[in-house]
Amino acid sequence: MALLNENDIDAMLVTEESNVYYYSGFLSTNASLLITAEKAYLITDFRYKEMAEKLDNGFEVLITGENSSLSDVVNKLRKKHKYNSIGLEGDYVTRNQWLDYERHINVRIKDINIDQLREVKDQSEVEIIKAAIKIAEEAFIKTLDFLEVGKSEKEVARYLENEMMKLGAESVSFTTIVASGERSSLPHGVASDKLINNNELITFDFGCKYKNYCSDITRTVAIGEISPELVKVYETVKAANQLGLETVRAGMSGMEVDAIVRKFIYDAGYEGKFEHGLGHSIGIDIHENPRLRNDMDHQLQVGNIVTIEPGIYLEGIGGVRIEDDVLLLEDGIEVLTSLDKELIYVGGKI
Ligand SMILES: [Mn+2]
Repeated sequence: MALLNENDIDAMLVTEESNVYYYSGFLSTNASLLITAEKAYLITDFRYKEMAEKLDNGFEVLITGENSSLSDVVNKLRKKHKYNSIGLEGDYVTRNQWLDYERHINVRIKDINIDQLREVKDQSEVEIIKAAIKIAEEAFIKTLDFLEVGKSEKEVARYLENEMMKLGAESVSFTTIVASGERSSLPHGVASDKLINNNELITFDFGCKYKNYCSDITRTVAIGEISPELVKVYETVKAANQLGLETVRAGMSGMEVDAIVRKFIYDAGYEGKFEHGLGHSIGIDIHENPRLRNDMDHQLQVGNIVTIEPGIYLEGIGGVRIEDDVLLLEDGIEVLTSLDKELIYVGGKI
């Protein structure tokens, strides 16, 4: 309701799934919140009626049906609450939906963004994300025992995902990346049918959703013996990750942290080989603001949970990325991930 004043509107219609969940605690593929100065409504359809009514979250539940679309409901409520302006989330509403609202809701429509409150995590969110990280880490440790030459990337990825589910995850937070050998130079090399060979690097980028919050971790391991060139790449990325952890603090901008780590990697001889952002926030969504990249000039805040994930990618040779999740505190950081970062030789160094 405070956001109404801030945005100079009489009402707002929240439709983005993660925002609906954040503001109401109701998770559904079809639910909206209509917030007026007097009252808050949760609008969903028949499939979610029973669940919504049981939630008891202070929202009055309204059900859409064949003869009452969302815009019909919003119009009806207008007669009651007499709003003359309504905020819509322009980053998420499709063009056709926006046009439909314009046609059917006869009030001033304003483009709003209400994601900012999600940037600072409260204690319960921090605990849930820690649990999501712990599940992913335990599953990864088991996967290292499963990993061997001759298995496919997909087979290894499915094993990792299944271990996360067995440990209580609801789903993966994104498609698991297992990129081995030359494929490890693909920053987002989703697991393929390629078989794991000896003398390769393998990058795992993985995470799970637990109680609707995401974890996000990357580790690169070696199988067999890898070239001195790749060992140097690994050690450079590991040092860059450490520099990121020593640098990132509340009060800095994401841009500043990104620039410091980027310079370190470029100065080590890898200019142009690290062309994605240093990190991003995690929460209900896997990629949230604030981001650590060259266009993010606003200050990081206490309570942000951000990733630090430098990488180096050499086309045709291989790549390395190491990613930790970090909570920003008043007086420093808490590194939430705890997996080892020494170069691990799976099955022992040959
Ligand atoms: Mn990430």
